Amino acid sequence: MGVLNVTPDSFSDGGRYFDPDRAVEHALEMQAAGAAIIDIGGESTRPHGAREVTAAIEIERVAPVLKRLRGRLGVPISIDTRKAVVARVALDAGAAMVNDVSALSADPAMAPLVADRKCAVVLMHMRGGPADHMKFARYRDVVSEVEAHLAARARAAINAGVAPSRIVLDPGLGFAKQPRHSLALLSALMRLCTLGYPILVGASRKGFVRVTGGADPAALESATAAVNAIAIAAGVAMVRVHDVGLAVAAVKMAAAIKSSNGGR
Ligand code: PMM
Repeated sequence: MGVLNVTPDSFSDGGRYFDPDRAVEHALEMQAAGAAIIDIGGESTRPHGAREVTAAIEIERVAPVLKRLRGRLGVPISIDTRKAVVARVALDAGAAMVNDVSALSADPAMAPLVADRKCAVVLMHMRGGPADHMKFARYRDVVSEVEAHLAARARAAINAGVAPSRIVLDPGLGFAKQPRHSLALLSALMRLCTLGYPILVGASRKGFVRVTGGADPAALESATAAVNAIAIAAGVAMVRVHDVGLAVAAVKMAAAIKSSNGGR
């Protein structure tokens, strides 16, 4: 999953794709580099100092990009939003998936919309909102607590009419999590995979990767690639990344090793 942040202030690529023509060009570049899905977002959710924006602003940012991509992009589009009105505009413009970092809990209109449109949905674990989630980074047992929350959000989605086959779960690395929490979740990905849904992992250029693997750009990219390879080896279905070319190489390598089955 290639990340397309159409925001002036995103965590890792803030401002680069704020211009719709640049954003479209980048979506096509990510497709050419091997992205299987493009995730478009108009609200920054970076860990420190993200400002919440109105639905009107989100729509103003993503709608021109969705319009320009129509008929030009061969891979599905995911809309990264917590707001049903934004998701509706994106689905009307051809998006096939809603990536909701609140796991359908921020907007009561989101679950019925996703159920009605029969689209795929990513349910991510976090606590609080984009502006204050780091206040809630306290756990007794982070893996059990995230696992229980994701299972509960999947049940809530199913109760609202979403087909289980359309649900993807995401542990929400960096969201209401200290670096040690994100690392613990990565070490337990095989367990999260037993929840019975495809798992998505978004580690790309995040703070815990930066503090663990190194902050200079090359170190950050290779540390991200290492996380992606480990995630795929653990059984994760999808990784959300900024540098698609690097991720594709890491994913291909991990998938080849995983499917070699000991050479038998
Ligand atoms: N991370 C960010 C934004 N949206 N969505 C999902 N499902 N999982 C994530 O880990 C995730 C997300 C923040 O990262 P960015 O600002 O680099 O896009």
